[in-house]
Amino acid sequence: MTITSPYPDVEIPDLSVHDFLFGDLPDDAGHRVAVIAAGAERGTTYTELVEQIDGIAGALAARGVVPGDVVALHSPNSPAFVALFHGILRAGATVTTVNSLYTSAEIGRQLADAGATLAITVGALSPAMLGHLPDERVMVVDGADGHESLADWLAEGRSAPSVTIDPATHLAVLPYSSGTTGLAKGVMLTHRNLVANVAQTIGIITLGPQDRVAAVLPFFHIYGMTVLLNLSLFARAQLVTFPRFDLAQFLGAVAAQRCTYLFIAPPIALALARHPLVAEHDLSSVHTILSGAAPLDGTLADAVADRIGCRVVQGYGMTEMSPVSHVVPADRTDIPRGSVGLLVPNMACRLVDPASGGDIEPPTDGMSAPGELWCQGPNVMTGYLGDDEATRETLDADGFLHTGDIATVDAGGAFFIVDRLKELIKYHGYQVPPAELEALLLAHPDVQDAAVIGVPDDEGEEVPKAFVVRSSEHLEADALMAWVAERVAPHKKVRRVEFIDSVPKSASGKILRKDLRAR
Ligand code: 4UW
Repeated sequence: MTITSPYPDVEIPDLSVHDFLFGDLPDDAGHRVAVIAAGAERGTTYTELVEQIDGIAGALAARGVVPGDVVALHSPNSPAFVALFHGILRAGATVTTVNSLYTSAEIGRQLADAGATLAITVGALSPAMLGHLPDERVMVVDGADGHESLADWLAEGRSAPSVTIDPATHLAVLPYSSGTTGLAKGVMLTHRNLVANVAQTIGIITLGPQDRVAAVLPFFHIYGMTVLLNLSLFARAQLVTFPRFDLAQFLGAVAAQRCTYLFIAPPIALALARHPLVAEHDLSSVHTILSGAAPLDGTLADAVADRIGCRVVQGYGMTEMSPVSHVVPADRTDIPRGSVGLLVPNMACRLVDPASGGDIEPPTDGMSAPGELWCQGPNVMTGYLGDDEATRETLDADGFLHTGDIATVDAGGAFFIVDRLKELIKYHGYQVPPAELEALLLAHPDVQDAAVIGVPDDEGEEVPKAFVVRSSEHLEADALMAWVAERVAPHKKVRRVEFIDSVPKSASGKILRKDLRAR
């Protein structure tokens, strides 16, 4: 049976992301600060932000960027990121956001796959970006090494080009996700997908102009992109940007800038619950903490709530759903601890028994049996770029996205993520596709075969572990981990190695990850 959202449908305006977020500016909010860097004296107002967005869109058009082109954005969170992201959309182009910690090889793969024709980076990260595109197609925000800078672009004083965007089909963003299997793929999200997810969640993740939002989760990841970058701007809240998570800087700025709303992933919850520094800061301005991207332990959530004196709730989502499908509503205190919340408006879902393929019925009392969560709605991607097979495997003919997560639902419609069917590993909330690490390990001269799974560390956090069949007795675990670490972004490092005689595989050659987990 299909489970529908407990909320009435909301209207999804037929607008581009830009018109949806900024169409009614200048209004009363124009003079308000839209975004300020942590620790900065002065921020960018909504009026200034829209001026910058127009100038950036005009500069892109002057460099030959036309609707449908793909522009890569490679930058830590900053006020400039906000203007650049929306400037690219305003020009009718598609943004592919690049993880700021990616190595040159990882970036090269994404740019080539996405077909990016222009890239924007920052001086500190530019060595990994340069060399993939002609130099004149790389803008460096702070103008390092004689490249064009953001100031150069804005000094041209251009206006936005006039472009036609059909929200239902025009690709807004191409974030990368491995989905349920294989390598990272470009997730095709339209303007309508992004507009829908803000419209679906604004009544549940209640943000308003009085809120100051700590934007420490990266804007390049879908959680930061929709919930921080778009939802906060739609609400006319103020974003306080952090280039990275540094606990002392984070606590200092949250206290000094009186942040009200923290969006976090579970490792930050751990720091908030345990670290002695927390007691040295006045965090009384914080009324809500929302965690997502990986499971948040209920006891840990309670510890954070007690220590900070605020609500701690969870949301669940996936890049392929723009991303939010479930979230605990701000005004409901009866949702059980550990739940990822209720299905958001305009969505339907199913829980499907992976063994029988049959639907699991929602209970009239107590908790349902576990099943794979399938979701349908206006926020679900149109598919993976250039990979029809992966699209067909993930998105069925009825428009249900097969999440690869195992969930249960209680009689009140609260969902719980209880297991993961897919091979994806999450390290600190970031995706680690095992297939990518397995391919890399196989490129090592002393590795004959390899399989990678997620295992819990001492803190219960998931870490990537490689099972390796070595062809030389001289290969040691530490050396192999160091070899991998040189070639991947830090979150993808292999953190455990076990040498084995053979990798368990099915008759068709598929790695039997369950058998490895059982060891
Ligand atoms: N509990 C258990 C969770 C949870 C979870 C995600 O990198 P992606 O594709 O996307 C994300 C999106 C996270 C997110 C979006 C919106 C939101 O409100 C929120 O909470 C505030 C979080 O991480 O990874 C998707 C996969 O990450 C796991 C799950 O396996 C999912 O398929 N995941 N959230 N609360 N697991």
